[in-house]
Amino acid sequence: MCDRAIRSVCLLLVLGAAASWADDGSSLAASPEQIQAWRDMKFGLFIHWGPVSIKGTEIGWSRGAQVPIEEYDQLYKQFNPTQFNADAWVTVARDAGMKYLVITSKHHDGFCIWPSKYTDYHIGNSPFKRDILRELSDACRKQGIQFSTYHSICDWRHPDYPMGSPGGQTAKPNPNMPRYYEYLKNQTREIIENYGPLGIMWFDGEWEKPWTLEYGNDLYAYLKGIQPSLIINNRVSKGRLGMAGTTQQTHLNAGDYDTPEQRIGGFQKDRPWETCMTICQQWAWKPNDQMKSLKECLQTLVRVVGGDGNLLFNVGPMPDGRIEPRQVDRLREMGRWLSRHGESIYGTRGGPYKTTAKIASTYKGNAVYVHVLDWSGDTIALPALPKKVTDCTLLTGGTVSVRQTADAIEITVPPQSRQEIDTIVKLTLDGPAGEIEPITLTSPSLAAGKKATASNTFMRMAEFGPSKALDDDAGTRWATDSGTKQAWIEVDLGKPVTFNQVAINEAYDRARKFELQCKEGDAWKTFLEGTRIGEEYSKGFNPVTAQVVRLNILEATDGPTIWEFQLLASRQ
Ligand code: H79
Repeated sequence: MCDRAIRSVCLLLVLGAAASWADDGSSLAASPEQIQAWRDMKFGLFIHWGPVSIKGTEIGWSRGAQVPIEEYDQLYKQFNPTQFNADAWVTVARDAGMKYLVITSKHHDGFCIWPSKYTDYHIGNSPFKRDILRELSDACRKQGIQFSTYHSICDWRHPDYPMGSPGGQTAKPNPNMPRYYEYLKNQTREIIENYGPLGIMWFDGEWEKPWTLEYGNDLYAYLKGIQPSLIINNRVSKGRLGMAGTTQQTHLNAGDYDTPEQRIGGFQKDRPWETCMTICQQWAWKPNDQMKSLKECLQTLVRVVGGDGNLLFNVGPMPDGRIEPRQVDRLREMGRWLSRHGESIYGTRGGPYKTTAKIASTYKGNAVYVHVLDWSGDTIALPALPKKVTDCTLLTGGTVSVRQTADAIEITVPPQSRQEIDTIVKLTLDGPAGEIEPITLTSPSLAAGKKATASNTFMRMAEFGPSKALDDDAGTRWATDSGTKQAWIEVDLGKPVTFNQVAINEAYDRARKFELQCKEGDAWKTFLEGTRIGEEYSKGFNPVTAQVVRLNILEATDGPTIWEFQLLASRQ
């Protein structure tokens, strides 16, 4: 069907079905071909920018918190990023190996970076005056990067929107949600008409009460009527399950893909997804913000793609209009890696092996790329595939040998051919890898999936519970409340078990003193002590036999948080 035909069918559907999305709306969903084209891109640049960069505090959230409302709302009068150069930004994205770009047209603070007809609170009334969406969309088109926008549904400044700053916690005196909804429709239509066609409309701030399923599904249908090829994330509607970003799957929840935030999404092939994550800690620019290492950046990308997702990686440009040079350097380093190894990323799908703490895998055609992210011995033994391996090479250079038995594929790489960040083993099969059902790797950890308890869980949220440190999913973690200085996590192995090694992956490097203990009767016996844990801690010791084991963190700079806690019985 040609684009025009699709458009008229969709318009008919919108006219007939806007009020009852559930009946017909699912036919507005992005087509498999569109989704595949977006998936193939894998890597995009997220940009959070606005007058708040002058303060260096968080966009939206610092309004009425770190920055008084009166001051925050006047910042645009000083916003004059004279060094902004749209072509330079898009070149950064291109050099990073990114294929699309999503910028905040409007965040929760309500400021618009294009001269909107429907408000005065926009860039045209700043000293800068220039239309940022115009310049960026033009530059994207010129350089072959897909242009997209992030648009906040909640608006803590707009008088018609019922909730206000800080953080949507206050009520406005004279709200008018139906009128605000018209504003939202007008502005999003204006964006598509002026700067479209867009790749994605990335909504956010949908979790607040005034936004309903009806509004969400109606907006989805409305925008698809204007641009049928538009892809819209799941935050347009009400089905998102917290920061995990997956969608409560009822046919009522509009949205083309899931949106894990600040975490690597779980392995998921039946619904498309995209992790959004910051290169530093804040979405908007913050001076001297802590930046992720190249290893962390690349392993995040590999884990996301291995789980069948996309990565939307965020920078917050500075108030002078430039992206921080050290962030540009980091992105270019990622791009250099991708220009060598992109074959194992772009156009692939996740699997067949599900991601573990040490391994991710991708595939394309007859090739499977095994990404080894952490070496613990010479040989990696993977479960056999229902295909024959006909060839095996190292994409990252060097020598590799592979041995196939009835139930295993054993890959051996000598130390000099192993990479610190990612050793990519390319297995060529005698048929398409896409025919293989995803395979779960059994954990070597004796604590995997066992019963866990902890002294404390971040905001009592199940998604940060202690079981997340024992689930062998490198994208989920046990977290404790901020400000926590001491914490423990305990595992009950079900029966006495003998182990002689521990491996711990800690987020944020907060532990300063810890001990490993096992229960003897009612008493705890300490069998290992240490200071820092960090990203990759591993230690051997004389065999210990115990049923209940705990990691007791005695001193931490802030709430300890653990990706994985593993107990191993290794040959030594
Ligand atoms: O734009 C960036 C952030 O400013 C924004 N999303 C990224 C892309 C952001 N929105 N919210 N948050 C960050 C954190 C908010 C979390 C919470 Fe909730 C809001 C906790 C409770 C309400 C949404 C609903 C998440 C969990 C339940």
